[in-house]
Amino acid sequence: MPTTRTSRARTRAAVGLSVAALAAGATTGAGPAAAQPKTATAAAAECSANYKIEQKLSSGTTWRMCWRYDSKAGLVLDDVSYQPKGEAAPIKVLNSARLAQIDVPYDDGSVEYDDLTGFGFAQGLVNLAPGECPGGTIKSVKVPDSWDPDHPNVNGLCTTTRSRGHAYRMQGDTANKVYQAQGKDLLVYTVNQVGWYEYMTEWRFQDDGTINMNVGATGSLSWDDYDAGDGRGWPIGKNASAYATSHSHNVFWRLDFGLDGSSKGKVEQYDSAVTAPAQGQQAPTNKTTRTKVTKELAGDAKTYRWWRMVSATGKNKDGHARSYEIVPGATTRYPGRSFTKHDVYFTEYNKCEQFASNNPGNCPAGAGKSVDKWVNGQTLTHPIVWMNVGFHHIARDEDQQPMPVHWQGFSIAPRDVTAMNPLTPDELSWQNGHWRPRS
Ligand SMILES: [Cu+2]
Repeated sequence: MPTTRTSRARTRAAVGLSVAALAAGATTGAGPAAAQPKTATAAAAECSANYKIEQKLSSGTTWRMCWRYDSKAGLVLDDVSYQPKGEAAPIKVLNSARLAQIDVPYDDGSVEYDDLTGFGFAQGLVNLAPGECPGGTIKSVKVPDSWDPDHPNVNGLCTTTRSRGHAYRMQGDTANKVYQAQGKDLLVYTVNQVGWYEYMTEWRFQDDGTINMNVGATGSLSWDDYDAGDGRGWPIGKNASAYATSHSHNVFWRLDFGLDGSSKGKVEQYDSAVTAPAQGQQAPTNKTTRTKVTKELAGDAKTYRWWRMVSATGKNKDGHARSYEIVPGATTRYPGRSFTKHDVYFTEYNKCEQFASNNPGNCPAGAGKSVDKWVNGQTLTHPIVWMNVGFHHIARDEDQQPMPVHWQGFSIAPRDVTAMNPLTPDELSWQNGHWRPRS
C-alpha cells in the first residue's frame, strides 16, 4: 500500500485521541455568527454579510439563512426563511438545522465510530475545487480547533443552484396550452473527511418550499477493515479475498423549528387505518386520525404514519395553520443502540442537548448522553426534532475506486404554508379550492 494511505489510516486513530483530549475544554458553537437566534422576529437574518446566504431562484422564490461552523457539528444553518413570489415577507421556517451525529458500528463488533463527537468530522472539512461548485460560490470557513492552527481557513462551503426536473405539468382539455415549470434548488454543502470516508452534507432548498437534507458517503472503504468473517463482509478483491467489513451509518439531524418566528410549534402525528369494503361499497375505506404530541416522544415510522410541525402563530391566506411535514427517507433502523432504536425523537429544547449520542454538552449529572434518554415525559413547549436515518453498507465490487456516493436523508415539505402551489402561474391563481370552469 502507498504510504500516504497507511498514514491516512493512522490519522483516524490519532484524530480520535486528539479530539478526545480537546473535548474536556471544548465548547460547541464558534465563530462570529454564533449568536442564538432571537425568537420574535421572523424576517431579518441576524448575521453579517459574510455569513449570510440569500438566493432568489429564477421562479421567484427566495431563501435566506445564516451559516456558521461548529467545532463538532460542522455546518450549522440558522434563521432559515422562505419567501415564494406573492408573499410580502419572508416566512421563517427554522431557527437552526444541522447534523447531530454519524454513528458507524462495524458488523464484526470490532469498532464503532462517533464521527462528529469523537473523530473530528468538523476538522476534516476539505477545500473544494471550483468545478465542484458549478455556477456557485465557495466560501472560506474558519475551522474551530483546526488540526493545523496556522491554517484554520478552508474553502469549504459551496452555495449554488441546481435544476431538479419538473416542478409540475398540466394541460387543459384542448392541450392548446401546456403549463410546465422546471424546478430550481438552492444547494448548500460541505465535504468532511473522516478517516477513509468523505461525507457530503447537502442541504437543498427547493423553490416550492421543500428542504432536503442528505448525507452522502464517498471516498474509500476503510482500509483497516478487510478481514470480515462469514456473514459480516463481502469479498471485493479477486475470488474469495479482501472481505470488506459491513457496517452501518446511522446519521442524525437536529432541527429547531421557528415557524413564523415562533419556537412554540405543535407536533402532530397522523395515522390512517384501512378497513375492508362494507356492504354496498365499491372500495375499502380509509380513515385518518390526528394525535397531538404534547409530550416528548420517541417515534417509530410505519406505513400510513407521518408527523408535522404546526406553526403556533401563522396562517396562510386560506386561513389554514402553516406547517411543515416530516417526510422520512429510506432507512434501515439499527437496533444495536438505545439511541438508534427509533426513527424520530421529539424533545423539549435544552441547550446542553446537542448530539444524539456521546453528547459532550454540559448537561447535569444523570441527564444521559444520548437523545433517547432525553425523552422522559416533559411537556413540549419548544420541540426539537431529531431524525435518525440508517444505512447498512454491505460493500460491493463497485465500491472501488473511488467509492460511489451512497446517500441517506429525508425532507421537510410545506403543508399549508401558502394557500396554493407557490409556483402557480398567474393565469391559474384563481383556481383555489373547488373552482368552477369559466365559460
Ligand atoms: Cu459505508
